[in-house]
Amino acid sequence: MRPIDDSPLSRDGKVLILAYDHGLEHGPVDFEDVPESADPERVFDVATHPAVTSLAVQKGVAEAYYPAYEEDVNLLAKVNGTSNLWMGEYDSAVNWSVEYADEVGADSVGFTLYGGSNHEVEMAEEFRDVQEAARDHDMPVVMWAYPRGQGVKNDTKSDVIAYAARQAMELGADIAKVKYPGSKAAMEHVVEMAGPTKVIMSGGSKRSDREFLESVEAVIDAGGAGLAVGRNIFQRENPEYILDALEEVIFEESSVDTALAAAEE
Ligand code: FBP
Repeated sequence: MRPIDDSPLSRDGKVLILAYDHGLEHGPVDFEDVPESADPERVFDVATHPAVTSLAVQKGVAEAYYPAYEEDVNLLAKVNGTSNLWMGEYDSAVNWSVEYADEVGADSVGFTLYGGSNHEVEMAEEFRDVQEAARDHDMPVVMWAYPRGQGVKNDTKSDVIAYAARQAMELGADIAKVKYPGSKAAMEHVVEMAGPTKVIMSGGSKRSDREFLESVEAVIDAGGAGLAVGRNIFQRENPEYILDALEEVIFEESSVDTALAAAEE
């Protein structure tokens, strides 16, 4: 395990990754509500908010935009990823090497593992290569731990999410990014199963400010380290407002009411 507390991925041991790989994973449909969000430059600008500890992007976006933001944004290289055009069993192509991500300026790497997919074995072997290369380059590793595929009946069940966090820990991830298991108590179990691996919540589809912040508050109360979030930031007309509120909930451990009041100021 590589401690993340001294890494660019975290601030005071807490994590807020702004995820922006949706153009690949979901396609342009994710940019329809806020058309400006299709412009990576706008999202890089949002990532300069002090609450954001890292921006997760794919290779092409990093190559084109990161040189102008190196001073102001920490880069998480999302090294695998697949489009929604693909209709086979869950799998994800490795699109750039850790060595190349380092050259582009990445501070950390991210990798999706679909536990339960018919491709789990190959994906775990690919993860081994990425995790060991990341150790060589002193970069922390975030696993998008998403059980999916023929072996998984319900990927939102809390015991499945706890298994995903445990799998991330056993395979050597420093951070496990998991779906919210539905309650603070369920999240406590997930955090316990992950042992020394930090657990962060996946943002999911866009929700109301209060509903979203309450889930983040429950994660922090349960011992989670924070959040990796995309749509609940860039699909808002005012991403800075929700980032101000998230900064309160994650880093100050404020209540949702206090956070919303602070964001209004
Ligand atoms: P969101 O906060 O928008 O859910 O983003 C987090 C993320 O993991 C992205 O990195 C990824 O593109 C997306 O979710 C995948 O979502 P899903 O596989 O659930 O459709």
